[in-house]
Amino acid sequence: MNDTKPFKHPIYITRPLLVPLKKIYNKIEEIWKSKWLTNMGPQHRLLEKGLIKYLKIKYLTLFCNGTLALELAFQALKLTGQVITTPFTFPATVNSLFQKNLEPIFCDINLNDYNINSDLIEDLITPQTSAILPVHVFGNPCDIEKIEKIANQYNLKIIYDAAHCFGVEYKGQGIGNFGDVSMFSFHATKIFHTIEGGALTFQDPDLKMNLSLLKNFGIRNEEEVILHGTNAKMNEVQAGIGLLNLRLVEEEIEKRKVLSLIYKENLADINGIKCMDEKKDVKYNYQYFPILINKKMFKFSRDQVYEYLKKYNIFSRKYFYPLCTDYKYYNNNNFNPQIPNAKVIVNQILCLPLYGDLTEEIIIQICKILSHIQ
Ligand code: T4K
Repeated sequence: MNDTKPFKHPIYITRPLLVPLKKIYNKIEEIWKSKWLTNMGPQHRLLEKGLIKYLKIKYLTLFCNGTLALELAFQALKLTGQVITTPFTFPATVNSLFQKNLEPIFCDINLNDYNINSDLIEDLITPQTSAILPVHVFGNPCDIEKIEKIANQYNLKIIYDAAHCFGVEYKGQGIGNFGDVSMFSFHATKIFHTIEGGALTFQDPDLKMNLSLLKNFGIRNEEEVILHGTNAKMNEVQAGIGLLNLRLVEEEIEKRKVLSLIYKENLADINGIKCMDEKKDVKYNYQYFPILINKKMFKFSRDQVYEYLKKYNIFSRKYFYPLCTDYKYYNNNNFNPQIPNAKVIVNQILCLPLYGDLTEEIIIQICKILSHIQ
């Protein structure tokens, strides 16, 4: 019997990390005094430096959001034709391909980590393929070694969508060290944010100049425009807030780690609910807390659980439903990719609320509500 009352205030999937306002005022004052508000000023330079250190990577360039960063990565790497990617992702991954006139070729995913199934990539390669665009879904690293091997063999570029991966490490290395380029999102809903923002990390130092030009209209100097660029710069207020948030991010990850463990302990005995497995060799950031709901075993479907939680003022999210292959604007496309695992996962996945300001009591309460669903 469930005697639990709904929460008084809504419990969302996430809440942004908020620096005390006093610090924001001081930062704005500093920016105002400098009279430099955008176009790669001092805050921008400091944040790039701070992030290179924190993310343990070689090179990084900031952008006004992750989506434009991704588009410009494709442009900088001169991708053409087809790009192999996953259907289980946020619309930005695939929409950014369309923006650059690239054709997504959808590869099925793994049932255990929801990432692209690297064993299926090779069969999708054609003479038109120029790159692989895997997503480290929910901050869980893809099969990095296998993907790299395939890319080397077929001379393909790898662009990782690492939007969920701030601070994730694989085998002791920052996750941004893999592939040709990785994209991080600094949106307000991410562990580290600049309200809106993003970054590309990369291994080739020559890309730095190219990307800096592309995000600033392709302007080399007052007399020369040398690339077909756009405006995708991060401004000084965004970068300043990023610098403040960077000091809080480690503590936020620690809090989320503790809360994730409480979820796991309290959900462990519920038949039909499965938490995401953690891999060895990975330092996680606990960006999301996804569960799979197996209707046959749990007796209730993912959608029923989603609606039921709402009655208790809990707003879980069905990330990433629907699959990219099912978007309405694809209706005229006559492709039919073989993606059986993605079709299973997309109907079972549910992300539960997770952020540092939640308490142990709230998490236990959410689990109790789940276990007494009726
Ligand atoms: N690739 C992947 C794999 C991604 O997941 C994303 C973004 C991207 C690329 C693109 O990166 P960006 O261009 O965004 O940098 C949110 C985010 O807007 C989006 O950045 C993120 N992925 C995605 C997974 O989540 P929505 O549509 O779910 O956002 P929204 O507005 O419904 O917010 C979710 C909840 O967060 C709200 O219910 C309450 C809370 N919230 C949200 C905002 C904006 C707050 O408490 N305060 C806020 O200011 O997309």
